[in-house]
Amino acid sequence: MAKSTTNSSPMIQGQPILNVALLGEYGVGKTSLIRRFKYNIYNEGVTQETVGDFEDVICIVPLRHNESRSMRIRLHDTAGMEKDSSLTSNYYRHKDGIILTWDLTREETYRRLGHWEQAALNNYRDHDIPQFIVVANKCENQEMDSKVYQQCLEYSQAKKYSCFKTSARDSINVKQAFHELLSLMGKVYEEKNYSKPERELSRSVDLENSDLPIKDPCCN
Ligand SMILES: Nc1nc2c(ncn2[C@@H]2O[C@H](COP(=O)(O)OP(=O)(O)O)[C@@H](O)[C@H]2O)c(=O)[nH]1
Ligand SMILES: [Mg+2]
Repeated sequence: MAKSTTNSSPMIQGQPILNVALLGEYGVGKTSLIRRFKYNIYNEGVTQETVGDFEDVICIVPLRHNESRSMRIRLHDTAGMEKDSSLTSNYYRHKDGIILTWDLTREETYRRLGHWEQAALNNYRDHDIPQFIVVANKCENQEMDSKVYQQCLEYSQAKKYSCFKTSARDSINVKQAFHELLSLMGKVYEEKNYSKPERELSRSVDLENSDLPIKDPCCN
């Protein structure tokens, strides 16, 4: 569901930056999904993060006409602040994409998804709403409840959000979920920047010959 705005995207060293926030109950696997995507690693147990933490990943983002562009994707993590509802509006604001995350083995985490969606939406006007996707994590677990997942699919369809069953532990569908979000954000990026002078747009990276500072295997 692409939504356009008239503002252009912020840049770092000439490279566009897109901000993504993960939202959902404590323990659903947000930090694990980020680590799987960025480093292709998984650690059992809750990992401590610092407030204001983010991870940058340089990704090739698909655009129109089979074009693509290298962009810095900044993944914002809650640092456990969702546990005592102490996330500030700063965490929600100025995001291009939001991953609504729940744990397939804990129904109550699905029931809280609407709360997280609304908490994010409260920070946006109609024309600048970020792209949302839904991620149902821990899908390798046999105890998952498929009835609740069915409800999640219906909720996602009604909202026109893409929905993915993932496992950060077993590396199932994590790349696919992130790539779908990149693709949605790429479309909006183009809409925002379409009216820019040709010269500026043509600074897009020559993928064959690019010399990127960070190269993530997930994104190639
Ligand atoms: N079985 C299983 N456990 C997971 C998965 N992803 C994360 N976990 C575990 O769930 C717990 C919470 O993960 P964490 O990433 O810290 O959740 P967060 O609070 O949402 O950031 C930890 O014990 C993780 O090892 C998964 O895909 N499958
Ligand atoms: Mg965490």
